[in-house]
Amino acid sequence: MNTPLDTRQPLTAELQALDSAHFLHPFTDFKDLASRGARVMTHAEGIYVWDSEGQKVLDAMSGLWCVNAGYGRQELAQAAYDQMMKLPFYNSFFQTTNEPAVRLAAKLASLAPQVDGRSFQHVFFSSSGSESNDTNVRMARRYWDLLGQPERKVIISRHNAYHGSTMAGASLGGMSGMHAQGDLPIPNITHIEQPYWFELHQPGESPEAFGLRAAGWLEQKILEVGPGKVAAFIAEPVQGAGGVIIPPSTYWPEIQRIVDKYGILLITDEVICAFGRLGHWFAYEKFGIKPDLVTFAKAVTSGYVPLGGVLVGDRVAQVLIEKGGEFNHGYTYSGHPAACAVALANLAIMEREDLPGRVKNDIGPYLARRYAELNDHPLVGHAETCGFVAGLVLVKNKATGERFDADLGVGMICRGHCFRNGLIMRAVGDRMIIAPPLVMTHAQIDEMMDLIRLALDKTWAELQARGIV
Ligand code: PXG
Repeated sequence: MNTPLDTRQPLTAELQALDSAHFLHPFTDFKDLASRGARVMTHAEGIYVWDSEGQKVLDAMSGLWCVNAGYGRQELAQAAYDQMMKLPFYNSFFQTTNEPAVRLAAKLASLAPQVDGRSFQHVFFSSSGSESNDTNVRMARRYWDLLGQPERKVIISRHNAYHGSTMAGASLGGMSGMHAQGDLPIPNITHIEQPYWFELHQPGESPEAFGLRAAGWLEQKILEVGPGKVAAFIAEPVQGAGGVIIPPSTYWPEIQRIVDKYGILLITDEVICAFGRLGHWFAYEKFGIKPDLVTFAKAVTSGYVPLGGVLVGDRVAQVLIEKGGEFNHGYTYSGHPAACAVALANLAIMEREDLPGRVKNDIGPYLARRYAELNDHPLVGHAETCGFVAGLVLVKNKATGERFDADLGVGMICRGHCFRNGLIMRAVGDRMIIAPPLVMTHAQIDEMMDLIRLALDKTWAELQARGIV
């Protein structure tokens, strides 16, 4: 409401009022947001976004882990316009197809690297990561049905994983707050602990030893459920929404050994990790693993329009195609022509500018070097990067690694300082995380690092003033 003291721009005031009156935001305390008013984002260019009050903000989260190619790409707008004028929509249900969807499926098949002769020749399209993971559940169970093992239904996932917000996505995810609302998880989904060394290692246990122990939890769970009942294991190569949890180097090879031993399907959810984020087109290549199904979304279009899907490896595709008959599953927007056209234009930019190579050989190592400097800050327990994602844990006592009381909301305090100083950095509990656009220059990385250090200093000063540290 506009009061005499209200200094907001008229557009901000109007949109905030309408927003509170009508728009229920995702993962939001509606009443709390209405009392503050949402920040209205108006435009963006490169790595910056602007709000309706005219503040410029460095977007170190790429929107929501999506805008890998950066904002303001005319080619993407043009691709959408051209395709919308030509064929804005047609379905792909009733024995029809369209050129952008066909070309995108073929392009993704060519970008996905082969491992040990296993390739990804097929793609199933959706509009989001959540839907894609629903598709994974349907496909994995159908695969085992077709092989005459219908009792293999259980999908093993991990605590603190994020796999989306549909009933299956939220069930696969390991977020207790989500499970607590809506009677989740759905049947036949179970979870093991995450490979978070900083939180779960035993005294003196090296990351490598911990990685093996953490992978061992999968084998324990398979034996507990019964190997003949397990359909698949699903995991993010690096957990994103869970706080950028980077597994020790020993983790993934041991996971691969275990899934091979029991013959269960491996699903890598690469909604965040694919399309250059970790310095490769797909993250399974980085970790040398051989998934059967790969979830993608977000950066396939750099977030300009919604699109997601599943890369279906030969093992599953052959069974579905040869033995399956009709697969009773699909979405209105599976293979949406305009979304696929934007994805093709986006992948062309990524190829031309070699964004995966840039992350691997240039800006990734530079970020790693600069980010490691934060380890000298009194608030930082452990700062680490992987490709172009990074996380740090805020600690009360650097020497002992003692954590802050969760009720204190120290991450949100730090996030507030970031926001006020023109930086978008996310807080997940007491972890501060970033996933910047892959087009950043070294100078922009320096600018971001200055803003991060400023926010840490201000957080430290506030905690000191309150007598907390
Ligand atoms: N899998 C992974 C690994 C994700 O990160 C999804 C699936 C679901 O995608 P859709 O398109 O249905 O949202 C995601 C999404 C956060 C945050 O707080 C992360 C996501 C979504 C919303 C918030 O970091 N990731």
